[in-house]
Amino acid sequence: MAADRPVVTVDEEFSIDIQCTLRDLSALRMFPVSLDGEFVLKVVFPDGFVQTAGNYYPMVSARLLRPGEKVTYRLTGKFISRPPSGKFTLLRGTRHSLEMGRFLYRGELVVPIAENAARSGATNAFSQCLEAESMSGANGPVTGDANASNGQTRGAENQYNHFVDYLVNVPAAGSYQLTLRYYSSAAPVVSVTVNGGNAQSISLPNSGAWNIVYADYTFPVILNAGASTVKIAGTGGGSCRQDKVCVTGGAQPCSVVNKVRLHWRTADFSRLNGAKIQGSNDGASWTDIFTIGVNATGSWQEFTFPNATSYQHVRYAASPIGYGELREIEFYNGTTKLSGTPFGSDPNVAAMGWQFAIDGIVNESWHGKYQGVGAHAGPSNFAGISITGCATTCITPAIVQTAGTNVCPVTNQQVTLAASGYTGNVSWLLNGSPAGSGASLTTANAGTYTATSSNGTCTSGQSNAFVVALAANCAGPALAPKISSSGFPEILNLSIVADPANPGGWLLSDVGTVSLPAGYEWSYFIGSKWLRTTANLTNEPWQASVPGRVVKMATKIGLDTLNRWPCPPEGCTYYYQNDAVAQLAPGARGGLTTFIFN
Ligand SMILES: [Ca+2]
Ligand SMILES: [Ca+2]
Repeated sequence: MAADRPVVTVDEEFSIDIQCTLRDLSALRMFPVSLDGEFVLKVVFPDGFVQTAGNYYPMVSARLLRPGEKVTYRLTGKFISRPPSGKFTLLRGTRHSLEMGRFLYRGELVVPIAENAARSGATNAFSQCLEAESMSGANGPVTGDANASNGQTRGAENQYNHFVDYLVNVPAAGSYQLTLRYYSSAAPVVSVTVNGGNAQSISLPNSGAWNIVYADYTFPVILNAGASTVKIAGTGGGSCRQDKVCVTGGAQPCSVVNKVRLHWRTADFSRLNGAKIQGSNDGASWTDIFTIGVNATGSWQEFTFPNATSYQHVRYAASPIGYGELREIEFYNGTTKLSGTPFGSDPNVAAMGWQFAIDGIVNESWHGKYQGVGAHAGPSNFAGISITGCATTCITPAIVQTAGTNVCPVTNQQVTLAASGYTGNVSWLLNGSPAGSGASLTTANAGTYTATSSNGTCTSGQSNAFVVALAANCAGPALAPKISSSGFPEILNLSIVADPANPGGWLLSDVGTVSLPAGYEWSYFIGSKWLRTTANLTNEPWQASVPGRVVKMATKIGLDTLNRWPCPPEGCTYYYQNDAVAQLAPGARGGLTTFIFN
């Protein structure tokens, strides 16, 4: 390899010629056919180098027929950033290498990169590199490789299912570029998650070599300010031996809003007076930027105000007596109209949703609901945008009831809840367990509801907790528990009562009177659950009115299994202990009760 200049600077294009000559080895007569004049080449680029021209490409191949025959490849490119070293490594393999991923080192060329004085002060972008082998959260072996960054990688050749948790730390929230360096001998598929959320699946190109030849792949990640865990986990395809990641770039600040234009509807002009323009960076807490102090006019009005703080989300919030009532609103930085993902509040008058305030059409307007269930005046009527290119958080939804009063599961009496003000998709929880998805939820189940919203790049905080009450005249579960069989009630005597905290559910308790023998603990088998305790079973949840059974035994403390045969005639050594389960009453080593609901 030879470069066409002795030293280069960042952004300066240069060329490297790679000359290949078939040496005369005929006298040796010892090479197998696979090492004839056919070969493939791979040049490992230093960091920051991009190819711009030339007839070289990765895995370029040729066949030289006669000793002394030559072929030359030209690699033209430039450095877009200044790496620690300008070392190009030349590797040679056979066509077989493409399948095996194994190459031979054939030389290297170091191109010195001079400091570019004009640029050095200007390039101050964030950059952080982390070695895969240095991360504590990971699985798969650490593998030595002289060519790897820091001499080591993480992962194995024959198993794709490995992960590395990279602990990154960035100065500000925003979109960053993450470059993964890896080795693979087939195209890997990895999942990337940030702090356990915002999963993205990435099909990586095959680096083409399990050893020596790495590949770099760059993709965007949305990061919060401060520490985050970026998990890169193999999920399929070829195994991916991870070498390192570099996080570069910087958060794109959001444009500062200092002007709005709005068009009010044709009536109730005084309701504009007192409306606010607000900003938020977390989608949950809002800061007043400007309060409108005049009445509406029914035509376009423009408000300019001093504001130097950038926000990811900006919104119009109605005055205490307002219901939205905008035909249109636009947010500006100076003369530049800002674009973004719109959001707004619910509920609204049918066919007059908040979307009409940000649809660009003056004749279509927004009006919050003003009568019936869910009617609301004031700043709970809002509409705004999450500013494109910089917003990294989602709007946190608020739960509002839009139909019904309370619920009764037996009669299927329902309420409808709506998520007001959110971005992306809404997920609902009832008492902390998943209860559905979508902008609204119709339910007959009482309890405490919460909601979150998320899209591909963000997950919101949790909404307010909204309690749905059981109707006062709700008869409760029509079903009653019945003991269908039992034995030795002094051992196991089951009480089944409705669970007051979980309508439709039950609580199981044992009021048996037999004492626990020393050295033993109670083993309760409740459905498929094995519960060990020194006290009688108390208020064990049984979630639905489905038949079940409880078995109770006194088992030796720490007994690992009951799944063994009884003692054979030759004895019990290493086989089963006679006293693994205690005798609790004459002829009984346990109690069994079955129950139904009808
Ligand atoms: Ca490494
Ligand atoms: Ca409109």
